[in-house]
Amino acid sequence: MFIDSAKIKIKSGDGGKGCESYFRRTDKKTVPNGGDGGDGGDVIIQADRNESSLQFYLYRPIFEAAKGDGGSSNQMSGKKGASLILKVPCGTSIYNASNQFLIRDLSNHGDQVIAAKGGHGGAGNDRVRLATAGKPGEEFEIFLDYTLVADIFLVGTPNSGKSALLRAITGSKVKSETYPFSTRTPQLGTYETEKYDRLTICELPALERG
Ligand SMILES: Nc1nc2c(ncn2[C@@H]2O[C@H](COP(=O)(O)OP(=O)(O)OP(=O)(O)O)[C@@H](O)[C@H]2O)c(=O)[nH]1
Ligand SMILES: [Mg+2]
Repeated sequence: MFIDSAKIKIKSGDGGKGCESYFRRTDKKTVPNGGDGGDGGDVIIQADRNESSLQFYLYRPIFEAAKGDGGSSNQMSGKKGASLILKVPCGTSIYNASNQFLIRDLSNHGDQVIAAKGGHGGAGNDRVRLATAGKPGEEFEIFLDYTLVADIFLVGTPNSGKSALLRAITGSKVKSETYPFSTRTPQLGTYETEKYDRLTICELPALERG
């Protein structure tokens, strides 16, 4: 199956709790020393030339970044939650699923967007009078839409040598087989011209009359 669209739920990490703690000095005075909570991780979406469809997003209901850890005593800050990087093929547009607004087009390898920002960690009572809770992460649905873009498409009858040609000129790992319809989903390869332009070449599944 060739999957070129997907609706998924994303959630950035909650911020960690600020710590409320006190330290009793030798002069018997009590001083606050609670550290800040760590920020929650972001959900980042990134275009990657090694991805060729949105298949990965088909069956998972939610993609979550890590929470920030809580702060602790001795002014120790909590660890920041790790960000979650979701890879999509180059040519993927990302929409907010509830209002259909475009969040970003990711065209080129490495393009990325922070789709959901992690919640800020709470403040420890070392800095504020009373420690605060972390801010929750954002949670919402997005729609991914992949438009396959190539400079050259190889279109032809079954078993006519499209995969063999793609392999020979781009080094793509596509399988060239003795039986027809061996290629079931679009396959991409990159060909570098003498002037160092990169051409994307795409083999489409075979066509037959009717
Ligand atoms: N003699 C000869 N055989 C070739 C050539 N190119 C491909 N073949 C053979 O033809 C058969 C089909 O090649 P593929 O590259 O898989 O053809 P395809 O058009 O990708 O086929 P499907 O994706 O299955 O529709 C394989 O057995 C290849 O080894 C060629 O230039 N000469
Ligand atoms: Mg083929």
